[in-house]
Amino acid sequence: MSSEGGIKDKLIAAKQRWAKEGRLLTGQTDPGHKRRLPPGQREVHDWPVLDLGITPRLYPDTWQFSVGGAVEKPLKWSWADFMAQPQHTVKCDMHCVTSWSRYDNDFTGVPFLHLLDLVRPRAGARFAMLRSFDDYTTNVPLDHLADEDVLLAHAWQGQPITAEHGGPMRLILPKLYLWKSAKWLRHITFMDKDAPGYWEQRGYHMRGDPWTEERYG
Ligand SMILES: Nc1nc2c(c(=O)[nH]1)N[C@H]1C(S)=C(S)[C@@H](COP(=O)(O)O)O[C@H]1N2
Ligand SMILES: [Mo]
Repeated sequence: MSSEGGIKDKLIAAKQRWAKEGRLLTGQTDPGHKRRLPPGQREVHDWPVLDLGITPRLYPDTWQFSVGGAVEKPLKWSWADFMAQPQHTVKCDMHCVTSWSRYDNDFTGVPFLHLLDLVRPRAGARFAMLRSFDDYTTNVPLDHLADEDVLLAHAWQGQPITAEHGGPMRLILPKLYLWKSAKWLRHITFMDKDAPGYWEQRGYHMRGDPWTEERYG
């Protein structure tokens, strides 16, 4: 694996400041998802790139993905193992906490529900920590991962996801803010107790529901 670019210190500092200031909060929540656009968001037609400034370059012959922690059957997949799993395409909207939303994205990949069938989380497991090849981490409640529209995605609009957008494989979890959708996903640890990931340690919400403005924790 190699990387390019440098850590985006200024962007990271700005986002941490926004969390402290409660930037973009409207006070107008929409818990029933009555409107397609969550409060404080605006629709964009491009697809911005947001990350810490490191783009891991990953190759199919060395790529590995693994799952462990509070599960009955930990697993390790090569690229061929991953691509041999059942595939599914989901049309979804993406909502980034910096305020952009992008509608009607077709992602293809392995349904998270299928992964759950294979690893069988133990009775006490309620959260997962996602860990990526750029050392990014984010925590997600299991309830939100166990949804039909959650994918281990490798394609967008029928084409392989580019490296800058998290290819060859990233999580897609449409119902939470996009910082929960880890790019370049490497490992998932199932956990009984919640623990904060990268942005959650810097003021962002432990769950991150866009319709109830769970931007900051
Ligand atoms: N591995 C990793 N995943 C990540 C990030 C990151 O820095 N590293 N940034 C998150 C944030 S803050 C957002 S908004 C989305 C952006 O995805 P995109 O660049 O494809 O739009 O990825 C999320 N997943
Ligand atoms: Mo983000």
